[in-house]
Amino acid sequence: MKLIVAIVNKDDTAAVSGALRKKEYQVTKIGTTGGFLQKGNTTLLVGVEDDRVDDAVAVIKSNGHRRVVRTGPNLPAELMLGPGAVMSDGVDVTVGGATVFVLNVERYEHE
Ligand code: 2BA
Repeated sequence: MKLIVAIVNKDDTAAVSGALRKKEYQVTKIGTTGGFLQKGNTTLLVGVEDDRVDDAVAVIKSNGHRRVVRTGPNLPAELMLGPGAVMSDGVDVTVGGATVFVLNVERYEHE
């Protein structure tokens, strides 16, 4: 068994989790915040049998879309250029589709 941890744009959460549920995957949604943009995204936990991992990842990827997001002015400058750095305007950053991790599950209990 594997645990898929997928970080998706919060605007794609309903589409991704709906498509997973339609194919009878069990999904847990956690509201999370990206460390770089400091904006809300969603982390999905999906426990799946090994032979369904590729299908589940394909469902996630086909329902998560890339977007260009304009950052706020100061925080990303500090993260990219170092403390005290300031940009007068934000910068455009391409976010997602989906960031997907697939982890081995040692033990699963569910009653
Ligand atoms: P954020 O950390 O808010 O990052 C949003 C987007 O900003 C990223 O999109 C990437 O395009 C850009 N970005 C991140 N760090 C950067 C940096 N140091 N310099 C320039 N640009 C940077 P994605 O790569 O699609 O990531 C979307 C969200 O997925 C991230 O939101 C974060 O919450 C999560 N994520 C991505 N990779 C991760 C990883 N290796 N570990 C944990 N979470 C990750």
